[in-house]
Amino acid sequence: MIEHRGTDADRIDELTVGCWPRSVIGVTGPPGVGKSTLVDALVRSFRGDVDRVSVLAVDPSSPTSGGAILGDRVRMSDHFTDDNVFIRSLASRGQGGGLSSTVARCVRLFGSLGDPLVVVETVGVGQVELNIADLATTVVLVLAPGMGDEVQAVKAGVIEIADVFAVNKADRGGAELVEADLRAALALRASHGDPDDWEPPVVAVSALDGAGVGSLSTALQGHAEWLGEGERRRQRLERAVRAEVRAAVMDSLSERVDAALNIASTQQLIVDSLSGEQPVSHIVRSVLDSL
Ligand SMILES: Nc1nc2c(ncn2[C@@H]2O[C@H](COP(=O)(O)OP(=O)(O)OP(=O)(O)O)[C@@H](O)[C@H]2O)c(=O)[nH]1
Ligand SMILES: [Mg+2]
Repeated sequence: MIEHRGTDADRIDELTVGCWPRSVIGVTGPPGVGKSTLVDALVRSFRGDVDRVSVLAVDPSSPTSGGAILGDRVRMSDHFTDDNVFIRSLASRGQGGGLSSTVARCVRLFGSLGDPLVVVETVGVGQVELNIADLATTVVLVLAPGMGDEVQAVKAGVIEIADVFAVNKADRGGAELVEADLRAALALRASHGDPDDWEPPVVAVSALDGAGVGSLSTALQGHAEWLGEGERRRQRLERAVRAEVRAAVMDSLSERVDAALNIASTQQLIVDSLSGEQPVSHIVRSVLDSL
């Protein structure tokens, strides 16, 4: 019901209005860096402190029935015996998007059920993932040695939204290099920033053998404490609502643009454009005017 737009979704929006879990931890990063393995290890560590943890594994690149769902289930299977860990996979529903809205709705639904802690795993570093990361109160960017990820992350602007950096697979060589690169990039950022800003810690971990998971958990807790209950947290939640509204508006606009492209008059303009009678900019204006 959560995944279908329309009246059911609207009903959930009404029922969950103003509901947020105390912490929403967004775990993002390039494919294969070990996000799911790390989430698994973190959840085990969180369960010492909280009664219940919900996990949403989001894969924007895979269709609903794709393999990622099974993959995540298999990797996170440790917790299937733990009734207080709820794991749900969400994949993109082919065309049309709507994923960010669905994730936001799920997060608020968990909040309305009284869940203190929700972990959202998203793969990749594109726009959809950035939207999803915006829904989190704490964003963890996971990198791993040997992938050239740090450069990619800096380029994609993800470094700007991360509150904590985890350099996973520290059991392998090369983690120190990734750490050093990150620290250099962060020092550069800090030199331009406000001294009141949060300084994102860089934590080396090995999700596989558990080394550093405690430190990562402490770093996440530190960020939650820095956010507190006041103005900083309020700004975060405002950012989350803005991201949710933006994603929903974009989805709906995108549908309307597709519809406008298919009406007969637009089709005619497209044909005319091919024979040199209509500049594309005129078609763009006509589509915009029809929205
Ligand atoms: N050596 C080592 N391997 C790891 C570590 N963490 C994860 N892996 C391995 O890396 C591979 C990918 O792990 P996943 O947890 O599926 O990575 P992911 O980032 O969730 O992958 P996607 O969701 O597909 O993007 C698996 O083979 C893991 O066993 C680690 O700390 N050290
Ligand atoms: Mg994964």
